[in-house]
Amino acid sequence: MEIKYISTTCPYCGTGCGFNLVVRDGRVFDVGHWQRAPVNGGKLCPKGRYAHEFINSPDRLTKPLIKKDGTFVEATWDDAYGLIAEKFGSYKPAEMVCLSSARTSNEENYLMQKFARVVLKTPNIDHCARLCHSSTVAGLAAVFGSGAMTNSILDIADSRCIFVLGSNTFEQHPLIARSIVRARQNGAKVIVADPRYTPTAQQADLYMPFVSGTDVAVLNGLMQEIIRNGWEDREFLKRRTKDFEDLKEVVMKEDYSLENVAKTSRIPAESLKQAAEWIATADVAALIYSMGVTQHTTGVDNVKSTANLMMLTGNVGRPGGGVNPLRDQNNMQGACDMGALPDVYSGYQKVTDEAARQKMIDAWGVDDIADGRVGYTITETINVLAENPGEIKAMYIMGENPMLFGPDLNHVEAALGNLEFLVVQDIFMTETGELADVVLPAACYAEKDGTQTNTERRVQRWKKAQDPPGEAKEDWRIICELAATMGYANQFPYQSAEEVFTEIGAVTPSYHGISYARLDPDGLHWPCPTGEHPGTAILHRETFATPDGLGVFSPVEWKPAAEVPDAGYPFVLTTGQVIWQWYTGTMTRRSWSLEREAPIGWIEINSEDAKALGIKDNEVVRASTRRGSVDIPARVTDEIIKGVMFIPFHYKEHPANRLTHNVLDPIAKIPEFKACAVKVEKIEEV
Ligand SMILES: Nc1nc2c(c(=O)[nH]1)N[C@H]1C(S)=C(S)[C@@H](COP(=O)(O)OP(=O)(O)OC[C@H]3O[C@@H](n4cnc5c(=O)[nH]c(N)nc54)[C@H](O)[C@@H]3O)O[C@H]1N2
Ligand SMILES: Nc1nc2c(c(=O)[nH]1)N[C@H]1C(S)=C(S)[C@@H](COP(=O)(O)OP(=O)(O)OC[C@H]3O[C@@H](n4cnc5c(=O)[nH]c(N)nc54)[C@H](O)[C@@H]3O)O[C@H]1N2
Ligand code: SF4
Ligand SMILES: [Mo]
Repeated sequence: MEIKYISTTCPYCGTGCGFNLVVRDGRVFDVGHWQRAPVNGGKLCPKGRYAHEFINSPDRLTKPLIKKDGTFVEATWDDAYGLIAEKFGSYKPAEMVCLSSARTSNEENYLMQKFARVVLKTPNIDHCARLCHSSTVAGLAAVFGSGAMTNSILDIADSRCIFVLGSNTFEQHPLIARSIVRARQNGAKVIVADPRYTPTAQQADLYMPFVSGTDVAVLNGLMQEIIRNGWEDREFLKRRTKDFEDLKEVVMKEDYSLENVAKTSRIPAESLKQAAEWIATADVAALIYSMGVTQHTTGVDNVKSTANLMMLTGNVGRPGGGVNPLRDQNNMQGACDMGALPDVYSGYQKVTDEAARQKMIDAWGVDDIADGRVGYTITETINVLAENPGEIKAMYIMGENPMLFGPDLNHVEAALGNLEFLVVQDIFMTETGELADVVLPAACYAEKDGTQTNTERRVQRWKKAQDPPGEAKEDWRIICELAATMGYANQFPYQSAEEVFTEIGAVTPSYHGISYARLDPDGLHWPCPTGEHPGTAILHRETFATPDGLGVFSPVEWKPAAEVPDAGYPFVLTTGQVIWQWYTGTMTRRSWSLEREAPIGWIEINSEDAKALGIKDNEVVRASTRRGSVDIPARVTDEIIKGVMFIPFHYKEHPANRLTHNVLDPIAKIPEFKACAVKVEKIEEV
């Protein structure tokens, strides 16, 4: 019996922890601690610890499936490729949409966008970062000129004050929370603002519960208090920023006095005052945010406000400071870096820039690629499918499950039902796969080589530990074989993931200096422009990435959520996730150690609200919005602010997204997952 330890990177969240896959006789059977791992030093959260459990699940897809008369029939790869090539070949470019995947490697995302642009010649390529951090990319780019986390994970430990806004770090990014714990042990003050008293809030020196959807009011209020007290960093403002007067004009309005903000947000004025003082007067302060900030119709505004606050206090470009959006899925940063987005090629080179387009045409060795138009986002695609049937006819979805993740699932279901042809490539059969015409079986992270880029822009390796089950293949190989079937063998000639990475380095300025040889054992932070460059852990040290190098204050006024409570729907519903489960549950619900901890969904209801409604703990209640209803057990608790309710969205038995609202931020097109109006009723016994 031979036991091998293969060091690789966790397939769940964007923290990018390393661990060893333990392999016996060619099969993975455990996860072992890898002490040398750069981000986590061997420590793991439960998802990483049990990341082997779903790999050899009997439910893995092992053969291509083609739907015939409504039922799936096993097929050969050649038949599946033949059918897809014939169908894709029959549509116009604008009639097709590709969805890439933050669960797959950089190489696979790069190839998916290349496939869309070179083979299908469609500009319609996107992935689930749209639902997650598209507002970060747009908001931070407006202020700093670049849309990524400014500092590194380990660096957070050096902060003297940490403001956590709309991030449940201890459950969603547990090994980043470790840096918060370290900072606090060193005397840093921790402030948490969140409608729920989460495990993260429980660690705070100052916890500020508040009403979902009032973030801009809170941030403007903090800035007003700072300016009133003269706590702004004048030297930084003068040397590194512009348009401070514009900011002042907005945040100094009476609407944002502590008293008025306290009314809007329900945070007591004394708490706001204390928070403003700690943030502004600490030697160095860091702001951490996540979905509580981004998933709103005002997502871009929220993000700009966080950046305004940290520039005002001179906390950008310094160790222990910065604006730190915590990236989500293991490779969401990488999927964006690789250009799996409708407006940019890899390295954020704009499709509308003719020189960039010509560069890609030359690099890819073709006469033409998708035109220089910005394609549809995933949220726009769903709306176009529903509202203008026939405009989009076919979709190719790799590693995404819109039938659970999309806002207002009745709408999503109707939209996908209007497709003529759908291909889904996944490791398991999913709710979206059930709707497909062809399902392709993919290899999972443990079965392939590749790279992924974590939230702090660190590029790290995946290493193959076992063969895929049955006839499943690596996503990169499937894309290459399909491209070859469609006549593009010369553009997709790769024999290994490393060969793809070499091309990525050649066409992507921020990845120019990165190669597989340089990635062991610590990875490298982009931008890394040359083969000798050590990588860049902290951004904006001397100048911002804007054309003149100055940070641009971008003041915003507070606007309420698109749907606010009224007599019919009197509560705010917010949604999110829990430590034991991962998103649409395809992997964690097949992981017995995780599933047994949180096997069913629930709705959190404040105990005063529950009393008024006559609802008891554990009772199954009916939650309804203008979109739909879900019957779900109540969790009566004081750990959520009165007037707000919360549902974790992992459970297909109680799909939160039957309730959520399909309204989008006008710039980033992110849906408002974090606030809509809901009513909750007792279910009368029949
Ligand atoms: N265990 C586990 N970990 C995960 C994931 C998972 O599915 N499971 N998913 C990963 C991914 S893809 C992502 S995007 C991240 C998500 O990570 P987080 O963003 O940290 O998680 P969420 O639960 O979506 O929301 C964060 C917090 O926002 C609060 N909130 C709700 N409404 C508002 C509001 O209006 N304003 C503010 N400021 N806060 C509000 C919620 O109460 C919640 O505590 O986690 C990653 N990590
Ligand atoms: N109500 C509500 N809805 C939300 C959110 C919320 O907070 N509230 N959050 C949103 C956010 S932040 C996100 S990121 C999305 C997440 O939504 P999704 O990206 O759809 O979530 P996952 O469950 O991670 O689905 C990814 C799919 O990839 C498959 N997969 C895993 N590894 C591989 C691989 O190597 N190859 C292939 N081909 N497939 C693979 C999995 O089996 C799974 O079916 O949900 C969004 N939806
Ligand atoms: S914190 Fe994230 S990357 Fe680290 S072990 Fe947990 S899920 Fe994996
Ligand atoms: Mo996400």
